[in-house]
Amino acid sequence: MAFFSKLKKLWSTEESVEAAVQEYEASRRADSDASAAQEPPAASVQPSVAPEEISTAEPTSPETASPQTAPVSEADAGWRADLTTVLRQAEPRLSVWLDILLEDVNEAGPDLWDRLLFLFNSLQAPEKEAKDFVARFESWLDDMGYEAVEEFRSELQYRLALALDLEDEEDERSRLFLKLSEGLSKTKEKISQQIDSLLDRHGELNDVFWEELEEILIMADVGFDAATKLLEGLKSRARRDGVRDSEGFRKILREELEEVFKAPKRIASYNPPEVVLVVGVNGVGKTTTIAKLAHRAQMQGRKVLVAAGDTFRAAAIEQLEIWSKRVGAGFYAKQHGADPAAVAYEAVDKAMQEGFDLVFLDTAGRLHTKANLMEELTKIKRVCGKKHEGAPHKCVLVVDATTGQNAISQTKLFHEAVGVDEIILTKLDGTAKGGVVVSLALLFHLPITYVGLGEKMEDLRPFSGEDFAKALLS
Ligand SMILES: Nc1nc2c(ncn2[C@@H]2O[C@H](COP(=O)(O)OP(=O)(O)OP(=O)(O)O)[C@@H](O)[C@H]2O)c(=O)[nH]1
Ligand SMILES: [Mg+2]
Repeated sequence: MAFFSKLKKLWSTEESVEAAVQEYEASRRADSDASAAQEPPAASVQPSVAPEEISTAEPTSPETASPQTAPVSEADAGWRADLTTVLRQAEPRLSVWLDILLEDVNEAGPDLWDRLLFLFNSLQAPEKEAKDFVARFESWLDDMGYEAVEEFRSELQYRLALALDLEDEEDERSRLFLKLSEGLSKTKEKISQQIDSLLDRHGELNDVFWEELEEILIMADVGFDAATKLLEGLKSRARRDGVRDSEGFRKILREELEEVFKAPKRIASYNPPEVVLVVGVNGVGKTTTIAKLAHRAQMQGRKVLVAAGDTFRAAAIEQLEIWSKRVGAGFYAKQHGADPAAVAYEAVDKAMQEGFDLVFLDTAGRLHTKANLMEELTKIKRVCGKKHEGAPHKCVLVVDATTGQNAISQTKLFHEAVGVDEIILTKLDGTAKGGVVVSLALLFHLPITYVGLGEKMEDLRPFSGEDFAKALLS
C-alpha cells in the first residue's frame, strides 16, 4: 500500500494537509454530482460485510451521511474543517491523530466510520481500500461484540499502523516496547535483578563473578549450553573493550545480547503464492498464530488463504475456520481424518487458481507417535513442492516460551526432521522463562521473527532483538 506512505508526507507539511482536505471536499462534491455507481466488492478480500452495505446502512442525515454518498452539509463541513485544523496542529503521531479523530466518538457506528473514511480520504487512499478497511473493522467488532471505543481502540490503532505502514514508527514501537517490558517482567526478576545484585556484590569481573553469572543464566532458562556460549562472548568482549568492573558490564551485556539476535536474513524469491508451513508440538499456539499472521497480512493488503492441515483432531478444522472468518481470510479444508498432504496440495492449487498471495498451512501438533508426525510433515513438504515450485517457501516453527528448555529439544527435533527457517515464540507474556529466547538464538542461529505477547490479534508482533535486550535489562 504505497499510497499510505503519503501519510508521512502529509504529517510533515501543513499545506499538504490542507490541500488533501480541499481535494477531498472537491471529490465529495464530484461524487454527489455524479450518478452513484456502486463499486464491485473488493477482489482481494472477502469482508463479511460487503463495502456497499456500509454506505447503504448509514443514515442519510447530513451529520452522519457517508462521505461517499452524500453532499457536504454545513454541519459536515464544520466538523471536517475543525478536525483538519486540529490535525494540522497536532504532533505527527498515529496515537495523537487517533485521539483527535475519536474525540466525541464513544462507540462504533456511523460517526466512527465517517471519521475513518475522512482520514483515509484526506490521505488520498483509494476509496475501495478505505471502505474495505472500515467494512472489515465493522465486521470484526460485530464478531467480538465490541461497542465502546475503549474496548477496541488499541486494535484500531494496530490495524491503522499496519494499513498505513506505520508499525515501525516510534509511536507504535514504544507501545510495543511497553508491552514487551510488561511481558518480560517475571523474566527480568530472574535475570536483571539477580545480575544487579551480583554487580552490587562484586566490584570487579573476577572468576567468582563469572561463575555466579553462569548460575543465574542457567536458572533463568538460558540453559547450560547457551549460558556457556554467552559467557565466552562476554568474556572476550570484556577483554577486547578493556572492561574490568561492573560499571562497564551492563553495556557489554546489552551489546552481546543484541549481537546474539542478529540472525542472518533470508532473502527468498518465489512466484506467488508464498506458501508457509507452520509446525510445532500441540498447544504451542500454531493455529492462533496463523490467525494473527493472516490478520497482519490481510491488513497489509495481501490476499490470504489458510488451510486446515491438522486433520487429526476434528475440532482443529472448525477452530481454523472460525479464525479464518474472523480475520477475513480464505479457508480450505477436507474432512476429519483426510490426508494432510492432500489438503496442502489442494490448498496450494486453489491459491494458484484463485490468485491468493499467501497460504498458511496449519498442521497437527500430535499424532500417534513423533515419527508419524515428522513423516507427515515431510510428505506435506514434498507434495507442496510438486504443485508449486519452491513451496513451502518457509517452514515456521512455533514454540511456547512457557515450556522453557523444552523449547530447545522441540526446535532440535523439528529442525532435524523438516528444516526450520524461522521461529515464532508464543506466550512470552507473563512467563518467567523468557530466557529461552536467548538460548534459541544462540544455539540455532535461526531468525526469531515474531513473538506472542498475549491472546489478542494485536499481540503477535515482529521480534526485535534490540528491544528485547533493552526490555530485559532496563
Ligand atoms: N497468553 C498467550 N496465549 C497464547 C499465545 N499464543 C497462543 N496462545 C493460546 O494458546 C492456546 C493454544 O493455542 P492454539 O493456537 O490452539 O495451539 P496449537 O499449537 O494450534 O494447538 P494444537 O492444535 O492442539 O496443536 C490458545 O488458548 C491460545 O489463545 C500468546 O502469545 N500468549
Ligand atoms: Mg492447532
